[in-house]
Amino acid sequence: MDNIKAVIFDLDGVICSTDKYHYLAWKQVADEIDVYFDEKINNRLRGVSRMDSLNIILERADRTFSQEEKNALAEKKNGIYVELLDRMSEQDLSGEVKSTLHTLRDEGHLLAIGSSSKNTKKILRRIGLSDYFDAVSDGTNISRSKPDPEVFLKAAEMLSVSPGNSLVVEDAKAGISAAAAGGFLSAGLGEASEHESVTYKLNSFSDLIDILN
Ligand code: B16
Ligand code: MG
Repeated sequence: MDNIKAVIFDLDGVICSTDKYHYLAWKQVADEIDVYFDEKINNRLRGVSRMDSLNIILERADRTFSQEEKNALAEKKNGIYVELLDRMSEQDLSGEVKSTLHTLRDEGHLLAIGSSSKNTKKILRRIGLSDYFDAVSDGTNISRSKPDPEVFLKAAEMLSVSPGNSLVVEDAKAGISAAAAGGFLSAGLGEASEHESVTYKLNSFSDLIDILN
């Protein structure tokens, strides 16, 4: 598509599989407080901020938790999660993602990250993509997480490209809602490909090459 100048990638579940680490860390916390949690509920946490994720998990709790308790649980989850991130290396960037990014870049597209995560820069460092993207918009520069479009609007602003000329790539339904709300084109992987507002359904990350040609 000629009019797509920039591609804004979600991080967890798109560029790398850190979504599985989010799940493992939340599962450990949920088990400790005896709250039922499974992969289906986990899908609702994709793209959603840390505290909003905890609030979704606590929907199943049989008592209420004070803000102080919630802060402690969120911090605990992040501690477990960060330990898992510290084991990551460049091996955790798949060959398919790496070569697709290089192809898109060679074809002249601007490439950015649009992630709700406050751990984005750490993850990019671990997988060897620290200085790769033209812009990084993440959980540290937004006040509202997906499905609000703020994180993508900030990325587009950093790139000086309008939303209508940008493609958002997402694994989260909340991310596709955010893209649609901001006036972006979108490409969905997994559950996100079933969203009613998604522009392109991806079977695989490298399908982006055909879409952008
Ligand atoms: P953190 P994405 C999102 O990242 C995750 O999908 C979501 O599960 C997580 O709660 C959120 O980041 C916040 O992450 O706790 O590391 O700040 O998918 O938007 O890249
Ligand atoms: Mg994601």
